[in-house]
Amino acid sequence: MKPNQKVKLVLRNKSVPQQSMAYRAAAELLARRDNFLIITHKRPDGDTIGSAAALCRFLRGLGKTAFIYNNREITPKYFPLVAGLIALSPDYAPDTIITVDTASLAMLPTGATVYREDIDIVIDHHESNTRYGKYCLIENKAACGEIIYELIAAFSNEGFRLPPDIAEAIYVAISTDTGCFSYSNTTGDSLFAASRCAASGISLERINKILFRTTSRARALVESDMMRGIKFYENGRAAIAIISASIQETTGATADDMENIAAVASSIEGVDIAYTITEISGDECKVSVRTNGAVSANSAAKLFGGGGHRGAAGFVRKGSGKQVRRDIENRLSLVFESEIKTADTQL
Ligand SMILES: [Mn+2]
Repeated sequence: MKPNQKVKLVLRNKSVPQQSMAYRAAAELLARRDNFLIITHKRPDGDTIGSAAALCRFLRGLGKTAFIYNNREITPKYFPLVAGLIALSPDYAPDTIITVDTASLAMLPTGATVYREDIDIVIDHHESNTRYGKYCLIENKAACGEIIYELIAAFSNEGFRLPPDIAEAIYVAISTDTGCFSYSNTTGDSLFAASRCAASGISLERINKILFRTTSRARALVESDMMRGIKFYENGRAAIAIISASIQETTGATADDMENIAAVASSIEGVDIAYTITEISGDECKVSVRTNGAVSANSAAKLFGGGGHRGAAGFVRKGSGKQVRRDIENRLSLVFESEIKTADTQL
């Protein structure tokens, strides 16, 4: 054997155990317990739902009784993942309560707050997690689904194969929280877990089509109306788009349809700052500000009494969409003034 190879092996042995011990301890705890209720968070996303589904199916595979809390906010898009897993009987008395992807008790869904004192196991990847459970498995990962994968791996022999239904749930969890592996949180661990899901034989093409390459008809119509009226300023560095009350009404667009629509204008080449004005009631607008590095969305929103982060911020303003657009136009030059740029670089 070459000496280099030996050194590599030693290093690997030293770096792995600490993390895998946390998973092994959690796995042993799960093995001892039974009658699980798994709770997803308020306004549930693909990560919390996929994590819950994968964990519930895995526990059932171990011969345990496990259900997912009936979170009524689960949307039709994700419902198939949890079909047959939801605790529908009011008589179900769980012994072990688990939350997944839920950073704090404030994120418990309506109705689940009765369990707030009784959370046994918290499984999460949010740095801000308040550790409100008796046992917490909190790891720095891109998605909670990665932790579920590691947990399952801790139970299994090397070279194990994930059952397809569990693989699909984990893939949904990780791919949605990483923007289909495109956000900065994506790591080798994310891709490794996803590759193990793919190896189970699930159709990535089918899942990705549903999650990332399908637009509802209402959304498509809202977007096209918005883009027809979009205006550019400052040599194309600024854009203002309006989503009128009438297009929302005629298309019947839901909150699901409107999800992250502020990202549309800001993805146009050359645009450093995009304002998306949504008419919400007769005489009021919600404005989302998105920026790409050069300017601060937070500073821009502050000019109108709002705020947020450097890349995303917002404010609410009285007036019709066109009136609010005029107000923004009048103060647009301030956004590009150097004092605002530098004052906010420290944020
Ligand atoms: Mn998450």
